[in-house]
Amino acid sequence: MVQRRVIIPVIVLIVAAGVAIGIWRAVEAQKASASSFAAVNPSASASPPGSSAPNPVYVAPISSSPASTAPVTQSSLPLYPTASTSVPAVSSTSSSPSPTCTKISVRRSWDALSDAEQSQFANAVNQLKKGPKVPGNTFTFDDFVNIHYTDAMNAHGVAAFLPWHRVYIKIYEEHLQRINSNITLPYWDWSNLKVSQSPQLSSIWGPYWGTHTYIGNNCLQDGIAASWVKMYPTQLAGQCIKRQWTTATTISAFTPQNVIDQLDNVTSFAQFAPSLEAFHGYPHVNAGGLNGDFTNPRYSPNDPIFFLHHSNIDRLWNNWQQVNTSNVFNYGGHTPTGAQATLQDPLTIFGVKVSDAMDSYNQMCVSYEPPPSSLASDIPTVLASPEALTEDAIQAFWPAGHINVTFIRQLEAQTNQFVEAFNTANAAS
Ligand SMILES: [Cu+2]
Repeated sequence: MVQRRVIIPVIVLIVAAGVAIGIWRAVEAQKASASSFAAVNPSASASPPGSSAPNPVYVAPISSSPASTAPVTQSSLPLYPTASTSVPAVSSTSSSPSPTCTKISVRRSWDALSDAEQSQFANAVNQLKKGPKVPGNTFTFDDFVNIHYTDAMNAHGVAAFLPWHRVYIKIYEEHLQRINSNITLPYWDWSNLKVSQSPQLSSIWGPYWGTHTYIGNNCLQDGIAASWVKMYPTQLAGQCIKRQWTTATTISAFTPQNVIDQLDNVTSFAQFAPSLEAFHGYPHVNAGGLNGDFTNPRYSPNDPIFFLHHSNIDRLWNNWQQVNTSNVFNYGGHTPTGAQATLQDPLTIFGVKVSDAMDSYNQMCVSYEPPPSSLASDIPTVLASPEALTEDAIQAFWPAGHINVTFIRQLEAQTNQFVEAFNTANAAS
C-alpha cells in the first residue's frame, strides 16, 4: 500500500460542492468600489528587519497553543499512523460550478506547461513588476510584496496561515489574468519524489525563474528577476533579488510527497496546518539560503517563485480538504493574540473572513489539475531523509521569540521514521 501510494500520483477529484456563497463576487464588487483592501496600504511603514517588532514565524508555536491544539509528540505519532488509510471519494451534491464563478482557474503544475505557456505566465509576472499597469489592477508586484511584509504577523505561525495565503495568491492570480486572460497561477510541485530528493533537478530552475548565485552577493544572474530590484522593504529598496542554494550545485532535500500524504490521516486542521506550514519552510530555507529573499519570512515574495510555491501549498491543503467533506470547513488553532481561532476571524487586510476562503472550488473558483505522472525512472527506490535544518537556518527563517525548534525536530524525527519504514518495506518487497 505504501508503495502504491508512491507510484500512483496523487489524484484529486475537484468536485463542486453545493451552494455557492458568492463571496468572491462580493470581494470583486468591493474592489470595484475601491473600498476593498482598504487596509492594504502599500506605503505603510513597516518595521525594519532586526527591529523590536514581533516577528512572524512559519511554524505554529505549539507549546503556546491552546489546549485544543494537541502537541505533536513521538508517543502519539499523529502524523504518521502505521495503519494505511484509504481515501474516501468525496461525494458532491452538485457537479456544476458555483454560479458565482464565471470561470474556474485550473491551476497546473509548472512541469506540465508548454514552453509557450511558461513564457506567457512569466511575461505577465514581469509586466506586473515592471508595468505598464493594466486597467482594473489595483496592485503592482511590489505592492504584493508589501502586503505580505506588512501583514506577516497575521499570516504565519497562526491558524490563518493557509486561508491568508489562499486569498493572497488568488488576488495575485487575478492581477496576472487582467494582464493575460489565458493564464492561471501554476504550482511548483516540489514535493514529488524526484524533486523533493534532489531539488536542484526541478524544472522550475530555468530561463524564467533562474537558478541562483551561490557566490558573491547572491544576486540572481538569470531568469526574469535578474533585472529586478526590490522596492520593499524600503530599507532594501534598489537591491537585487537574491537566492542562495545549499551549495553551488545542490539544494538540500525537501519533504517528500509520501510523507506529506501521511497528513491525510490527520483529522484536525489545528494539527494539519502547522505541520504543512513547517514542511513549507524547507523549500524557503533550502532554496533561498541564508542570504536569499525567499528565506525571509516577511519579504519572501520578492522572489517570484514564492507564488508558485504557495500555489503548491494551497494545492496540498486542498488535497487534504478533499479527503473528507468534513475537512473543507475544518478550522482551528490560535489567532495572533493567542485566542482560539474560528471561521469568523477576519482576514482584515483582504476585507474577508476565514470562512470566505475555505472552499477552493466554490469560493475561490480555483481547482488544481494533478501533477503529471512521475516517470518510473524518476522515482527513487530508496528515499533519503531530508537533512535537518541547521540552527542558523531555523533562526533566520523562524525569528527569535517565535521559534519552536522542538516542533521542527519532532517533525524531522517523524519524517525520518517514516522514510526508514518506507525503505525497509521497499527492500522487503
Ligand atoms: Cu507568507
